[in-house]
Amino acid sequence: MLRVIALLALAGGALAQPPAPIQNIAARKTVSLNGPWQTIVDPFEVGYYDYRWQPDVEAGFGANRKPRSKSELVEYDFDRSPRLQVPGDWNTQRPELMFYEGAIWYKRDFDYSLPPGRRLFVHFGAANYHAVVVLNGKKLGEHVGGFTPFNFEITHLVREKGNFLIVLVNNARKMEAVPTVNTDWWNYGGLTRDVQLVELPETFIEDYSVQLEKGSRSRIGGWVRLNGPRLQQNIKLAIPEAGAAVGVQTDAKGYAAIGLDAKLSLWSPENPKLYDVALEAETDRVRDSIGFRTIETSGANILLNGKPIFLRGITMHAEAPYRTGRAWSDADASTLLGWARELNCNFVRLAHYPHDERMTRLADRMGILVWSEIPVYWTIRWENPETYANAENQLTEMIARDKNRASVILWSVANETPIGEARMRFLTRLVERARREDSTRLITAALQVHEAGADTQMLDDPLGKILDVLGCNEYVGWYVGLPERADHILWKSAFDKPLIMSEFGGGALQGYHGDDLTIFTEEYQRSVYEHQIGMLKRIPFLRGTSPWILMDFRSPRRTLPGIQDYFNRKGLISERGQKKAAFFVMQQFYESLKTAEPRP
Ligand code: GCB
Repeated sequence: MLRVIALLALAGGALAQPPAPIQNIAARKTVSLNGPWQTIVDPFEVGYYDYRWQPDVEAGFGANRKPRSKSELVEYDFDRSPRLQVPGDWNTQRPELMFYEGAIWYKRDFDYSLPPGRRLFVHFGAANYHAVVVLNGKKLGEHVGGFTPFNFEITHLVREKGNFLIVLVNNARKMEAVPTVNTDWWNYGGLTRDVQLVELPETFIEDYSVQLEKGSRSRIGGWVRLNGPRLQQNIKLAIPEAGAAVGVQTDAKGYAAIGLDAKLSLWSPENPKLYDVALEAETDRVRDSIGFRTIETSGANILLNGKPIFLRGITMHAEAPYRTGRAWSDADASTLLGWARELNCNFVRLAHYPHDERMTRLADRMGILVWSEIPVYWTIRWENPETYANAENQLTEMIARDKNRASVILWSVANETPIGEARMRFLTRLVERARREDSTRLITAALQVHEAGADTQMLDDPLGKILDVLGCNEYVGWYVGLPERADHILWKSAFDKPLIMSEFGGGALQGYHGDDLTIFTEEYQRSVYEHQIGMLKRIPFLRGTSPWILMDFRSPRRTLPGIQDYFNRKGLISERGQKKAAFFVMQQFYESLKTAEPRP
């Protein structure tokens, strides 16, 4: 039975997920484990399965064995194996790993002197896709899903000297996984975000939610949860600058609801005001920078702090500018969001999975609104309960991490998923779950339209019924007709709801020039944008746009030599940071919208 569970977990399910991640790691006492780790590339997973294909990570490479005599056979040695940088995808660190999908072992040694009465955790920002974590030969647990944080407690295993932390990361694609085998981005594998040790008191503030209550501009609501032996405590939440404070008492489970009134300067793109929020328990304290704003819809309007807003957006992958590979650093975040700002954006769609926490933290500080999504992309196994559990786990981990970020206004549950009953059941459950986790934000998904008559695009995907905001991806002028086709198209919607054109665009190789009808030239791409803008202006219920995409990104689907070379070329900026002609068309359009809100 145990083995069945282990195998189910490996198949991409969420059965073996670790405990809740700790909120706001940046504000804690941490020691970074970033840097070079010893690695073993293990395409046949010999360090995990024995020759009868029985999994045993502790008997395998997790043991970090060394020969005890000159005759003993040990067929691996971490300490003589090459290194990879953490954080970082493995694909862009060594040419022979560029197309590698499979298992790689990571090992890092550390010393740690843990004072009595303190607890220690190892925290991973993300590992793509499946991680098995072992400390000093003992398995800590597993995590499935490539873009959300997880942690394990190591208080009772850690020793003062000579700890060895081993992580098996496997990015093999699987039909039943989330995402499934078929995507349009590079499946960058590895320990792609920060790894840290986090030291905490015996009973600590594990998680908290502090946001304005839905519909109110002065009532703060939320909760706090403790972890440890002293679960019943007095807790004080204070926002000194707003002169607001409240005391609560946690229950036997360590939980307390929070409610207080405050006179607040509301967060918005024009006023990205963050308050210093202090949570103080008897045994722990933590501080955060939190903005307060409301987000609602009314008919086709999106209301930020009660006022209609048009979302001048851009989509982006977590692709590192200039060097390519998975983005993870502060510099990556500020380049990407800086370009969005230069484009006159007040909004970004972070596609197609949760990006590094640096992005939403920086968006909070810059005043950029965020759409955040999970990789329920194209053709998921809608009927498979493990696939559902996995998607739901990624959703709740995304919300758990970013629920206190004012910048995040939209949770998206899916991208371009084909209409059908099983998909509807799957996504309805996900939407309901998202609302239970977070009643303050809007729920969306990127849908597709169909043609209803020669020049009419109809938005009537039944999923629209249960969303707050409709997202729509369309490629008129690229996959659908020539650019001027857009001039004749009318848009209709079956719903009285706001629409964000969550994708449109076309490809161009930066520096490749020709006439407006020569595919892949900057001129063709510019023409797609010019005609699109004309069309978008005629959609009465349009409340936002996020064209595809800010920067060229690696994709195994894009093989055309000399043009694509395994890059999706729909960026407004090349992967080397050079702007294409269409960038300036969009920049000017958004400049003109700045004074013309809420709609073009
Ligand atoms: C889409 C997808 C996006 C692709 C894009 C394209 O509709 O949502 O992931 O990369 O089209 O370039 O075709």
